[in-house]
Amino acid sequence: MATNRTFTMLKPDSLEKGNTGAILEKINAAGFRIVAMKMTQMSTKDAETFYAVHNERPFFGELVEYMTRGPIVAAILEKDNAVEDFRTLIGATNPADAAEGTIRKLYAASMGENAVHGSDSDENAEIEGNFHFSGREQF
Ligand code: 3AN
Repeated sequence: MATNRTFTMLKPDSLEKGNTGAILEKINAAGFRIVAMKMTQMSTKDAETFYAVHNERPFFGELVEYMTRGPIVAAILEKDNAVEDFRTLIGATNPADAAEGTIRKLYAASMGENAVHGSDSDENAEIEGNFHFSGREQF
């Protein structure tokens, strides 16, 4: 059954460039309600676990290094049709292919450093949200 929640991370490059506030503003303006949020830094083990589906891919080492190099902002977002609408808001994985006005078009540098994460299914949204937040941190 579809849920109305998705999970996002503002990745280290977004925080390094000072884009946190601007990205959160886009998320708010698009009608998402923040139901959990924190600034945190992933350990190598955290990133390897979170991205386990990619562990055979050639970019896996680079991805883990990138995601652990500095703090991130993790959040759970609520809206009707949250997963799909958030993927539309962030744009394609490769910012060169991302539509005008999307978060990745505005703030991502490359496929490897693409500013934000958005869950790709309701099932993964729940797994990923629970990876970062306990039940009493989700409102
Ligand atoms: P998305 O984040 O759009 O769901 P995924 O799940 O295919 O994309 O990839 C997860 C993350 O892995 C991406 N956000 C990006 O940081 C990294 N990544 C994906 N494909 C590549 C690639 N070809 N080269 C480098 N990094 C990549």
